Amino acid sequence: MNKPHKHQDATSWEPSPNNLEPFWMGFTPNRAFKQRPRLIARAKDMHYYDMSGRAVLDATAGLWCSNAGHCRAPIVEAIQKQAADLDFAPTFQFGHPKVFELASRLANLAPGDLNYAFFCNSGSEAADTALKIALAYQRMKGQASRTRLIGRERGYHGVNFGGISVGGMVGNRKMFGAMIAGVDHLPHTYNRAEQAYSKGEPKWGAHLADELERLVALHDASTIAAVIVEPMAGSTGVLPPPVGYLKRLREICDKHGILLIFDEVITAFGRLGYPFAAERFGVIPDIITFAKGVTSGAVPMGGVMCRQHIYDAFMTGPEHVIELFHGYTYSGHPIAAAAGVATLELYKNEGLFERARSLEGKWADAAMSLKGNPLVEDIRTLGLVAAIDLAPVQGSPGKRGYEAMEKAFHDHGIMLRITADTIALSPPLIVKEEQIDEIFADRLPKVLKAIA
Ligand code: PXG
Ligand code: PLP
Repeated sequence: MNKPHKHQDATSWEPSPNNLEPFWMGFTPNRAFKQRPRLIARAKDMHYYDMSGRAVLDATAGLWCSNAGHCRAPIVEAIQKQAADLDFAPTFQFGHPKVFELASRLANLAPGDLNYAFFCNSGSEAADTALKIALAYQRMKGQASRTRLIGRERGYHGVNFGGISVGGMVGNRKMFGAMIAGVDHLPHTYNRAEQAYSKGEPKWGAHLADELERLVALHDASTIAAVIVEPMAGSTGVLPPPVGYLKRLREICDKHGILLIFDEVITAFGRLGYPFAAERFGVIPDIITFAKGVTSGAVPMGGVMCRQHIYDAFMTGPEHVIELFHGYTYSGHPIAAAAGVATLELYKNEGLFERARSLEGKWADAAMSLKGNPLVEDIRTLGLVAAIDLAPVQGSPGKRGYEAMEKAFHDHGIMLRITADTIALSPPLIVKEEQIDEIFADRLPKVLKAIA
């Protein structure tokens, strides 16, 4: 029946052979991966290197996170120094200088009066933190009946219970029961017939924000705490917001006293050419979540930026009493904070946000050059992001996308990200113009030919 206990044998403490089996990989078909693994040994700038030393062009900034490119010296050195100087210090009741430095820089960088940073360790934690702050805020303001949270179909807000409840990707939700109660969803904003091959924000779709009025009419504003959306939906396959959509959402939220949360885990730190997408779109939400690019992926970190009125609502009551019963052991971890400060400094010194903005036109044109390929059904671009919808294999959704990703890595030296049959591209912001051509004029046409 049971296997003998693994640790009965003293030799099991010896270094074990490198077995792929025990690591249960997330968001991965484990059996297929372990039969033909894609192992990465090291990285530098725009490239990964596999175990044999073969270079693989990183067209995805890892997982939308390595915006400064890989293993950049100033970030590596800051991490090394911090690890030697201060490995850990609590940020409950104590603090350390780097986390205050990072919060100050983020407050400077964020638009409007998004003046406060609360730290956590991932985008999923950031999403749940933002939802909790929104609920607590309404209560602090004497509006305890505002408990409902509104997300959006096809939204992605990480994998914790709050995030999957407001999220809108069926695969991430259907296995996990009732999730949290009192949630509703706006419709997603994609319509191929109206929007196909749009560069940047599609012209059609602003009216979909008015669906929030319908939800207010259904539930009453007095029950709604907050609306959370990605300014550009990323994980679901890249859906840029329709022109005017986000402004309209802001207006409706203001009209009804509903907080607006932008989940900027992907869109912040230059991905759309600005520190935050809120600035690009000229809409200031009440709360912004961030993660990924804040350390260029080098150390896990996430957080939320809050506007002055949010923070102020909590700064009441006796001064020795904790204002918000929330936080993580590793909130503002010294090594993550040091990596964050070094990363923001690097973005600034190299002008990487401006660089992304200046490459956007070239990037979009290069992506659209794949229009007309018989496998391609739509292409969307925004900032340094592109999505290519492939025609699914009849009866096997996701198969074409998987083959594209696998062949791209093994045979064509390029890392792609896939969501079902959509290829998503989001290179480090240091990408060179020649590398944009390499991606769209050389590697991708070869990959598409190989899977046709
Ligand atoms: N919110 C948004 C908008 C995200 O894009 C998260 C929250 C969660 O972050 P963490 O750090 O907990 O993973 C994300 C993460 C994909 C893909 O395939 C996208 C993400 C993560 C993994 C895969 O596009 N985004
Ligand atoms: N870009 C980044 C990444 C930053 O961190 C900052 C400031 O913290 C800025 C731009 C703004 O720089 P400055 O204050 O020198 O205008």
